[in-house]
Amino acid sequence: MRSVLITSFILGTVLSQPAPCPHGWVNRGSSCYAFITDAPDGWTEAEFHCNLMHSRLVEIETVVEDEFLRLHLMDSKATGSFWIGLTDTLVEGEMVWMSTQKIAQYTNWWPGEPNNLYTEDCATLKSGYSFHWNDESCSNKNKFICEKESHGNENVIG
Ligand SMILES: [Ca+2]
Ligand SMILES: [Ca+2]
Repeated sequence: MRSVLITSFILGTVLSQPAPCPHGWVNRGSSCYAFITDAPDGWTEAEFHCNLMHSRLVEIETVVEDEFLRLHLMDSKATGSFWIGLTDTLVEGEMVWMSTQKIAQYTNWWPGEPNNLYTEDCATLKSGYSFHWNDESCSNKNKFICEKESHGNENVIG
């Protein structure tokens, strides 16, 4: 009887914890990610779309985060390109993360990229490149990945 009560108490405590991420978002560490595939849009519009969901285009600071996203895209058999929050619109050749305007330290460009081939100032994870990074024309209509802090980590940028 006592063990049943204790089990109920523990279960009740676990169940009452809010989920780390909203429905439809994927959790990793202190971040939640949404893979938006049903509304391809330009880079600026994609960033705005993320902002409406209290998030931003994903910013990839570590190899672990990069691998997580790439594996998720592979596992879900994703196709096309996905915008990330990286751009060299202001200074050609200086790829900065949107939220900090800091030059990306960790990068994972496909060999030969970024090549600015057609005035390409916005970065994607591209399926044809096994979701390594590419620069593309910002007006391309692409899928995108939004990121926000998970519940309980609202003040942590992960
Ligand atoms: Ca460029
Ligand atoms: Ca390119």
